[in-house]
Amino acid sequence: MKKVLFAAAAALVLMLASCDGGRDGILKVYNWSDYIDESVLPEFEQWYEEQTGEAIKVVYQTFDVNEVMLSKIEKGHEDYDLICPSDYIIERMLNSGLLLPLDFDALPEEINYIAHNRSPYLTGIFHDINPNIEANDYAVPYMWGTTGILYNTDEVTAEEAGTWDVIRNPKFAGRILIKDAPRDVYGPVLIYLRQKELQEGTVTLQDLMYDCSDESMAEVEAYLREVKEGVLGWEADFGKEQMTKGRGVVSLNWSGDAVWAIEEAAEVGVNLDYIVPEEGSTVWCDGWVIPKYAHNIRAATYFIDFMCRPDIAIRNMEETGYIAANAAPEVLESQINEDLEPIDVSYFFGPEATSVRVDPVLYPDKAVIDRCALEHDWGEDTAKLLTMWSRIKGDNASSMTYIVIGIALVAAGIAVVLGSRRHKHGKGRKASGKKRK
Ligand code: N2P
Repeated sequence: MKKVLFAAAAALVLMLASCDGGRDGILKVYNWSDYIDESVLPEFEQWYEEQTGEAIKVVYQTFDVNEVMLSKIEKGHEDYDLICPSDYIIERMLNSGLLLPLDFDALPEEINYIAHNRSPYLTGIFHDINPNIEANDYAVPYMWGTTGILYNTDEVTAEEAGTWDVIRNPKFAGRILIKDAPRDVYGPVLIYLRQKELQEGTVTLQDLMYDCSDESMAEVEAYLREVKEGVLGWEADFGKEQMTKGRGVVSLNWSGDAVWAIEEAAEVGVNLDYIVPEEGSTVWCDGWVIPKYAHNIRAATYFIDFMCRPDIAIRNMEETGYIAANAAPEVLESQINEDLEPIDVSYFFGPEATSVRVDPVLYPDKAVIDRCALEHDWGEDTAKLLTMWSRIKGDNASSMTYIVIGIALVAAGIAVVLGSRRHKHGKGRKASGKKRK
């Protein structure tokens, strides 16, 4: 409900802006859902005015699937000032000239949080996005993590969850959730299927991140057809809740959703944990970029900077469960928990952080990072995967879709009959019941 009201308010602001003859005072931000503490948005508006003397109104919209967001920019030329794609989409946008270079020198030195808090690890990851164009000149890391298995420890052992084979394990049929993110599923499945070659050294994890050959695509599709037999849902964002309610016991998911789910589930006595399977996986990083159709570049630049302010980064982490791409000492300090075992996160926080008590789901140990790779753009070949993905999901959805449509039609019919009766009797009824956000 909150989201619907928020979207309506955003639409109203845009409408008023266009009546006003322009949108100079509007900053249009397009981010992943559940990926920010929304209370920081009005604070940004206030901060921006203090810094620049100019008023700004943030219009904040969300997406759940990288490719949907991309299509709005590529095909729709939507005028977002700021978006937050994943690494391989940033690569694609760079390759097709859709991004504007960032100018952080425009920020006063004392508030240049980007320059002061960037993690060298993520700067390196973005540097590797494209050998010809420096992605760090066009994108600033926001949140990052791994793709792995969130599992119910009362039903699934760590050994079972510690291999990608778990997503087609018949023991968990009907209770497996798969992220509706084709690249984030394809990558780990291919890594699983190429174990022998990886061990023999005839391919590398990096090679696999570029592999969209027909042969590999067919093997992954065959594998996913087995997975689909046991799938409870292909989910963009509802998987974490299904896990906290104990409906799902295995979920191919992102580390940040896992952290959120583990904490929520503990409150209601459901025991969850997260693991990056031993065969290897993908590491990902989403970053702020300014698309070439943007209007308000100055405010967009300040917004990115504000997101890099340590106290704001900590609040976003606490709200979402994801790890901010921010290596400031305050961020490390906020994450220390004396109940945890010490781990080596020096790759992220620097040489002092070889033995610190932070959550290993959030900050993977170096050994985990070493078996993960970054996805890369496939250009036009991406279409092959999207077609394969709809084939897989479409087949699976058909019978369920008919049931849902059937139920909806019956419910609509009943509502119409009841509605007309009430109308005849001159009675109204206030809607009741709590709606989920
Ligand atoms: C949060 C989305 C996280 C995106 N809802 C991971 N790439």
